[in-house]
Amino acid sequence: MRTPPEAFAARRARLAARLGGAPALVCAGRPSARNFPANRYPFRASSHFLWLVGDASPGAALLFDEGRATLFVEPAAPDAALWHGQQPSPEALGRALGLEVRPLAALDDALASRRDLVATLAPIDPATAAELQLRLRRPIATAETTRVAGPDATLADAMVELRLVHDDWAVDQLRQAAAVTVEAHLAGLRATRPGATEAEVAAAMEHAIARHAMTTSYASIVTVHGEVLHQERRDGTVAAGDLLLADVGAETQEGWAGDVTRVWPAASRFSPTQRAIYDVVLEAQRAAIAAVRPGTRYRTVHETAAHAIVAGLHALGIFRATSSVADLAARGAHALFFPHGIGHLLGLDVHDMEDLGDRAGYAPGRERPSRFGDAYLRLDRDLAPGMCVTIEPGFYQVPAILDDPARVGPFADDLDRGELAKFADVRGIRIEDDVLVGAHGAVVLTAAMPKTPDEIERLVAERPQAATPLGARTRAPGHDL
Ligand SMILES: [Mn+2]
Repeated sequence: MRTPPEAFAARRARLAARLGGAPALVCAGRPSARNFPANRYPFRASSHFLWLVGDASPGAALLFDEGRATLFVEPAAPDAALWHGQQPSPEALGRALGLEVRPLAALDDALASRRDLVATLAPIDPATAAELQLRLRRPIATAETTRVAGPDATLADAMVELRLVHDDWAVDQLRQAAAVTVEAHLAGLRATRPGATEAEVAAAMEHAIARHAMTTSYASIVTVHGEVLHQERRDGTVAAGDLLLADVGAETQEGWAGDVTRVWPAASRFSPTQRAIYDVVLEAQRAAIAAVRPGTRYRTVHETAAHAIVAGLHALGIFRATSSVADLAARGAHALFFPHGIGHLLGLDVHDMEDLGDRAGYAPGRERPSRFGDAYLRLDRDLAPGMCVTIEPGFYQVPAILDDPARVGPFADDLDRGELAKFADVRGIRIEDDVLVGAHGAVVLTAAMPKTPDEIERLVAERPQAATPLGARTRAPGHDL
């Protein structure tokens, strides 16, 4: 279902109430050129703008002034109807959106008397930043600069407060994103077989998303090298003993994100060592999800998972029996194998509102931990009903960590390299779900995607044996490689 105009009107009214009549300008942004000006990346408006307006044309700007919202849009170019089809008039657009719509050229006049008071949000594209700088006649930070102050900070804090807790329409969108994300993972599992390429599996997954006229919410990770945390290559071939890690999410037409990671064996079964480590990660995820409830500090959820990883590896003998789990956990031993945070906010952005730096992820007065691994924790707020987060523990054998004396040295007496070597067929495992904070605990939006080893092996066994992987070339007889 599409979010109706009245939902956006209600959101604008809530922001206007928080602004108390103070002027603020929220820009949609502009597309970026890919390799020459006329060849552009697909336009994707600012999430703040999408939250407030829904529909977005490049260059549009929403002005709040004395509690009233007005949308300023660029008039269609004379030849727009030729290249892009008939364009709605400002009046028709205004009726569809339930907003007063005026030409962008009138924005400067509307700002004139109070230009120095107008708050804005740092845009992510340089063209919009430059345009705002001219309009407001002051320096405009790009999105990397998060230490904004004054009216800009007030606006940013208001947006964070409103977008942290999802309304029913947002939850409906997140459920749609979750459902299609699950379809993509099932398609990926079915397309995987020894000899397939990572690209074939990725294509099957993205096909499942594209057929809903949706996009991916971030660059898909589909790899047999799960230990490369953000592996962007997909030119590898899947071998029989490999685990395939897929971190792929759908983005709805309105811009809401899904974000799921699953791992499945290329051949029919997990090896005993792969299953043992998989179970450790799964138990860490189960414990972390069980910790999600209103009032829980997210850092505690992270620490719950970190403790479970240490305990699981200790039970497998990777950490020596002579070391204590409590002591290892206190010293941060998890980061040798689980060097990232347990998750992040999820919403219109896959890392929701990260354009505002840590302003959204970290409650006032809280700072990122300084210790290696924990420093990558993107969220430390007290959970509240309506928040949506990911829960994504992992286990990775990263050479950059395990070969680094500075990282491993403090645990030299705890780590049993001989035992670890037995798990050489496990390079990287991550299990990630999208979790809504409900009144009484976690609601896993992506629960339809199986994750126990038995369920996954059953799905692998059911996959079509003879089918050609999507997009694979059919080779002529006699020309087999
Ligand atoms: Mn994630």
